[in-house]
Amino acid sequence: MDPRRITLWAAITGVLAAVVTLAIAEAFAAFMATPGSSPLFAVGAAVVDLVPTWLKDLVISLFGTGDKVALFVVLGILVLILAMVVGVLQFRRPPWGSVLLAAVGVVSVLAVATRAGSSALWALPSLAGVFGGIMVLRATSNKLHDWVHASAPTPAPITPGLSSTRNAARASVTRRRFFILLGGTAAGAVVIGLGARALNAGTAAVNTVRQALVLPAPAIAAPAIAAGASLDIPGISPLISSNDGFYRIDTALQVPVIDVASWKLKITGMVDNEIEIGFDELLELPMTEHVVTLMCVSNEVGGDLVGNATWLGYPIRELLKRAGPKAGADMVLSTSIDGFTAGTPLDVLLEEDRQSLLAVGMNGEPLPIEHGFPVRMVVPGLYGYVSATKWVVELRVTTFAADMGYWTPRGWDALGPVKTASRIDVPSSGSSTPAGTVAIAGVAWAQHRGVEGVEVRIDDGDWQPATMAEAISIDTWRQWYLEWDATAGNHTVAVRATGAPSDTQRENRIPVAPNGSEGFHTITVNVT
Ligand SMILES: Nc1nc2c(c(=O)[nH]1)N[C@H]1C(S)=C(S)[C@@H](COP(=O)(O)O)O[C@H]1N2
Ligand SMILES: [Mo]
Repeated sequence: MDPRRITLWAAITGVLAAVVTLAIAEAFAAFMATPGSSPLFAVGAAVVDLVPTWLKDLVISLFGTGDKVALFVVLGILVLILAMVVGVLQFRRPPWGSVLLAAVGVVSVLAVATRAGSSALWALPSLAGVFGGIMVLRATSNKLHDWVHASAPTPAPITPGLSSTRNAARASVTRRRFFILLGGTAAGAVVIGLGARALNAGTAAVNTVRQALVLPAPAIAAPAIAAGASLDIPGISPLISSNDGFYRIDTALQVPVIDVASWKLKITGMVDNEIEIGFDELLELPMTEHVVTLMCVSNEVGGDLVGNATWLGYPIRELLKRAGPKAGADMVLSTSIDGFTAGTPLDVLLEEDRQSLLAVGMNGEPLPIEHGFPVRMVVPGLYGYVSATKWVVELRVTTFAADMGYWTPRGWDALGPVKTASRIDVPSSGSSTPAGTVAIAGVAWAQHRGVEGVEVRIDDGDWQPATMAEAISIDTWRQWYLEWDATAGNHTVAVRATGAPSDTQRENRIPVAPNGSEGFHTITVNVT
């Protein structure tokens, strides 16, 4: 084979590896719904930040509004050259091509880390992309070697004629294998890469809209939280969970990204008038702000699938009243744009003194995309799976006899009232602590009934009442603590809460399915 042809094909394996790297990275960024973690975007943005002003001015004066296009063309050419070098290096001096690609990955991770709002997870697309790229680089480079070897002239054959046809056949087989791998991988990477890039561009656009969105002030604001509601104990769950730290549960493989301009909520089914409402119209309605502890039925005893946030939204009851539910209806089946459904008792949603909200805000921001942007439901006192539909687009008034929410045919109860529960946050289970005064502290909840009290048991001792922080309302968790005079040795600490009225947690452990776990959160502490 002509050495120049070999070099060209080696360069092409490098280009393919680059395409695969970018495609995988885009796909990861799309699945994580974090377009900012796309290396294509992050490296481009970092270059824009790093380019000296004089060069920026020059580019703008030369290309005008086409400056971004010029940037991407220049970057594209650089990437192409780098990719070709990677391919040739890997073929001629393995593993230096892979090493160079890995180095590019490190640069990409650094670029991603400089983006606003980035988290450690954002490194994942770059790392996964480079990993996949190196795999493809090595595989194609090896196949190219096979082909080159098979086509190399062999020393004089012992049986003239026979061996040379065998050689020719071998060359054509290895050649075909190389091209199949090259072509197949290229086709797959281009399809996945372009699809994912389009999704990322869409998410980035919705992010921009979300960031620019100014939520209306609440007509009914949540009362200021009393200082006595928050305990100053290191390690205790913050009274209000941050949006970033808020647990997330959904069935969506790909977080739905909704354009507010096209979002609509329909109220349908057993109603006098079907209603349709757009996002702008919804924002004009008088909003209520309410603090609610949201919780997942799948939370194990002591688990962290529970969080407390200030929600801003419009009472669902008002929209339902406007639609006029017909006699006989007893359920509202809410549907998400991704097909998830929840069945919520109609009477619960209509209760005047329960703030069931069509929420648009979470802790003073528009809902984060992964928590249901632009609109979700929040119903105090019910587990999320029967009430907290994110990305909600339809409320169908119906009956429990006729309809079921997503989880009901999958082994979970149709009704999901939250059970009284409590958790020890500090000390953490299995930890060691010096003897002396130790704060045992945590949170307890019994949404929409309220927590009456919490008790702590050390080893086989008596239940001791914990000191309770003030309640925000019956819809939120309450912090609690107990000062413990810890003596050396291994100790077991258990907690139980009493929800109103007089509903004390039971010790008997029961699993999460079909209607929520039960049992005391119990930890062990080694006191030294
Ligand atoms: N569209 C949609 N909404 C959903 C779900 C889902 O899978 N899809 N899961 C529900 C469940 S089981 C819970 S516990 C809450 C979790 O809300 P969060 O992710 O904002 O914490 O959302 C609810 N809303
Ligand atoms: Mo859940």
